[in-house]
Amino acid sequence: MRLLAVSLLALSLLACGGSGPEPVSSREWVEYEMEGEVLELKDAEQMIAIIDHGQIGDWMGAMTMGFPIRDREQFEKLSEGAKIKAAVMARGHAEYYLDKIEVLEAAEERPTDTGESEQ
Ligand SMILES: [Cu+2]
Repeated sequence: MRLLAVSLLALSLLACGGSGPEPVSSREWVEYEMEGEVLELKDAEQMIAIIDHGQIGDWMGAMTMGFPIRDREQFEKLSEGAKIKAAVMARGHAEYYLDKIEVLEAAEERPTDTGESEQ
């Protein structure tokens, strides 16, 4: 599933659209606060959460995209449908991941959920 993860990231990058070369200062890691809803979780080669997020500081407007998560303990706080608050650690627009995840509202029970995962 590596290909899927890679193309997903590529899509996010396209969607987020960097304009022109980034200044040297954007090579530093910057922390932004983010709130959003977890739509989908992927746990194959890389842990990724697809999140419908609100405005993220001056880094990015509201949209739906995939965020990698580096820490398994952080990833396991997430569930599909949950509303969360997290820190986006970003270095420019090309490198980013989620950290400091807090669940604001747990996922609602879904009667159609069979509990099966197709991963
Ligand atoms: Cu985005």
